[in-house]
Amino acid sequence: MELSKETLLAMYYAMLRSRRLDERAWVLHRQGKIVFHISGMGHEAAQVGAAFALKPGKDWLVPYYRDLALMLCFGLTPREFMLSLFGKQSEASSGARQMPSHFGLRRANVVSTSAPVATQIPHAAGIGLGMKMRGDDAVVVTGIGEGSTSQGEWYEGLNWAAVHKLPMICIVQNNQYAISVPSHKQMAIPNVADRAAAFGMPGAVVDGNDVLAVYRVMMDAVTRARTGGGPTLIEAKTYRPVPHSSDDDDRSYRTREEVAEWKKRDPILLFKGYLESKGRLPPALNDDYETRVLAEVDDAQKFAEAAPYPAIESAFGPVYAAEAHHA
Ligand SMILES: Cc1ncc(C[n+]2csc(CCOP(=O)(O)OP(=O)(O)O)c2C)c(N)n1
Ligand SMILES: [Mg+2]
Repeated sequence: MELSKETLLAMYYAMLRSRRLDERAWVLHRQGKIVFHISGMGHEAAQVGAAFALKPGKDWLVPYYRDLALMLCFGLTPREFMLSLFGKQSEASSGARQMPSHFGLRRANVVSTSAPVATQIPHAAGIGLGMKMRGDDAVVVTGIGEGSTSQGEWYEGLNWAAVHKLPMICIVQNNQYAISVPSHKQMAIPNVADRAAAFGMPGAVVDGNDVLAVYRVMMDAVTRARTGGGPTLIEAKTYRPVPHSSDDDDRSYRTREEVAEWKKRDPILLFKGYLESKGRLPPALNDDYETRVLAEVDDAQKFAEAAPYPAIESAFGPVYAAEAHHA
């Protein structure tokens, strides 16, 4: 399963692209240009490692709000992401009715994200059941945070997937916190993936800051799912180096030293070091990538800033039937 140089560099670019877009979103928020951002920073290896084991266009994704890098790999464009940040009319998930990062992309088999955490898990199981009934060899992948695995829907969805041997993969992105709640206050065991045995499916813990390790674990899970072997629970251990969202202040619940320590294991830094050590990423190439990605981010921002807001009259459109419009 040797990955070509081109694939390794494509993985790196995918991670970098997500990170630079994400950083710009924070800047736009602090400039007062957008009202909300929830970040995928630190999760790029977990998501890009997963995405490269999948077939966008064929496989289905039921994401959660941190899945920016996964979404970009599934074909969300930087312009579309910016449209969602600015709440502009042609935003891809819902014409700007959803909050930013509550992803959905019909053309790419990405099912719209619901704000109550863990509701995506039964949705994914239902899609998996549909695939099995139709005899497709597609896979449905769903993302979730470790805190949200305390929700009943998580158990219901995974139990159903295991009973029916559905082609489903649940990637728990364990970033150690559910807003201010550390994972040891969320559960009495060290690994979410240890619960896989109780459902009757394989579980794997993987270093979520190591894109190639995630890719390998995902490839096993995808092969199992495509060949009728049923679901897998993957837990990618990582860290959220930024506050929970633009409305959170993480200084109230964790030390700066802890954050600094984790930043040494930043997934992009680690992968860059790996590629450099193999002679795959000369400084000039990295500079090219940074230039290219900056141009993409600038273009996306300009495009979204210039785009129109939804018409006020359209507010009721997809929510209520036409008859309900009159007051
Ligand atoms: C059912 C429900 N309860 C509470 C919330 C508020 N909420 C949004 S994100 C979040 C924390 C989730 O933490 P985790 O699952 O670890 O994901 P992370 O944000 O760390 O990636 C909470 C409590 C919600 N959206 N839905
Ligand atoms: Mg978490």
